[in-house]
Amino acid sequence: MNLSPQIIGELADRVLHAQDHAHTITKLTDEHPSMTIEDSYAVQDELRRRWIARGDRVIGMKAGLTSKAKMQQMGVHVPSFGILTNAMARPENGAIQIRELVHPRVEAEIAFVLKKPLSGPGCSIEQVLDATDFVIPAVEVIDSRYEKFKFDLISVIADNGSSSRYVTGGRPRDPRELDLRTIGVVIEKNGEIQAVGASAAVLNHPANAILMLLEHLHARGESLPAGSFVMTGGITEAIPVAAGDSIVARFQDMGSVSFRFA
Ligand code: 0L1
Ligand code: MG
Repeated sequence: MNLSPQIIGELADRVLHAQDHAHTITKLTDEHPSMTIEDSYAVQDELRRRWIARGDRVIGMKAGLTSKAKMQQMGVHVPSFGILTNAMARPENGAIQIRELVHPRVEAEIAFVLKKPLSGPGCSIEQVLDATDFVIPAVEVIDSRYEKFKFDLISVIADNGSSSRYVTGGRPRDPRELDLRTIGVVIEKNGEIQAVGASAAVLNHPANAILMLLEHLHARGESLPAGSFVMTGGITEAIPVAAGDSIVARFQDMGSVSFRFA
């Protein structure tokens, strides 16, 4: 780590204020060019401490930038990981308030809910499937706190991978009853198709995102407890949204997730 605990804490305060009050900040690396990926995950640790201190509950993790479409869209080459809390969840068929966000985009993801703990490294896809209670369709609303959604990997990790809201829906399914590599996904905005993809776009199999997450956690002395909710990353590029837009993400054999922005 290159930054002191005091600076890490100050950066967490800055990011948290931007997240809570929906305003942009300049890239953290502009002010701290020596900042490392380790420093960014230390900022995430401080965000988690602040969320827990105010009563939010950590319910799982997200893997981001796990498809070529997302990596190309954002100009980065490796996945990022972030923390999910109950405060980010929104109900299906509800309205997400656009005034609470800066410049949101939506992406369709397959989420896993674990019934057994998982720790890496060296886990296999089979072990992930064995530990999974069910998989469920999800839409993540990402909202970078960096101007014009422009950032580098170090800065975006410190912004908790642009996480802001997520909605689950459709039908929870036993992962053994599906071929999780070939789930077709269509995202519609106001009834018009915006993006089409298949789940293999996520590292050939969305469970591979969990294997990478487990390696990341292991390197930090952490693991996934039973009950964890894990989002594996957008299957297509992310779609910008505005007030009044209604979103439907259709997942083959898993149902759909619908909500709108008000
Ligand atoms: O969930 C994601 O793929 C987001 C990762 C961070 C990059 C972005 O804001 O698109
Ligand atoms: Mg995502």
